[in-house]
Amino acid sequence: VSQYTTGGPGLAVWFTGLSGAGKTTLCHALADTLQATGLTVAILDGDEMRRTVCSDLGYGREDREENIRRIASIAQGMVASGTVVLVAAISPYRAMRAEVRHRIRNFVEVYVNAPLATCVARDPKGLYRRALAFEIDSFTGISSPYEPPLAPEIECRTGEESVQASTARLIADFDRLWKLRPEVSYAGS
Ligand code: ADX
Repeated sequence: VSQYTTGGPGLAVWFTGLSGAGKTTLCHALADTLQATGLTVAILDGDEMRRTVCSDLGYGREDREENIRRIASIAQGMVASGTVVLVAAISPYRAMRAEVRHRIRNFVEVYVNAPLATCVARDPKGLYRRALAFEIDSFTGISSPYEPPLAPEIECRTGEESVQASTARLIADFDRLWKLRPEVSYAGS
């Protein structure tokens, strides 16, 4: 990876996809590489946000929208001050992601695309098993919708490619997109 000059706005790299698709894993892999180039990198993870600033929210549409809005608002401030913010959140609603894109402007959408059957088989947190046993309501992909991106800047097919392969492409794509980002930051609301 090339060295990046700092100064100017950062970039939000927004990972969307089903639970268990690999958003957190890829975020951390990209963060490790980018940190080594001198960029200031931060990760905002849905699970972590829901333990802290979003702990009052549930999984109905309105609460998920509020969750994404709060994450976006934190991300926006950090991007304006030059940080590369990697967000890992299911963010299942297309309209909401469009709103975030419009608001943050320096925004790249990464679709972490693994088939539902693969996520159910992996079930890293045991949540699909519980959702399929009706022990959890409104579970994304089971009893709550996931609207896949129609034109993401980057797509990682994590059902078929390795973490290493996805990460390598993410880094190459980041390099290209970083050079294309607007020079002027946008801190408005
Ligand atoms: S989002 O839909 O609002 O973007 P977010 O990424 O913050 O979701 O949180 C999803 C995480 O919450 C999942 O990875 C999982 O660990 C947990 N979770 C608990 N209940 C649900 C549910 N009903 N649907 C989806 N995720 C859930």
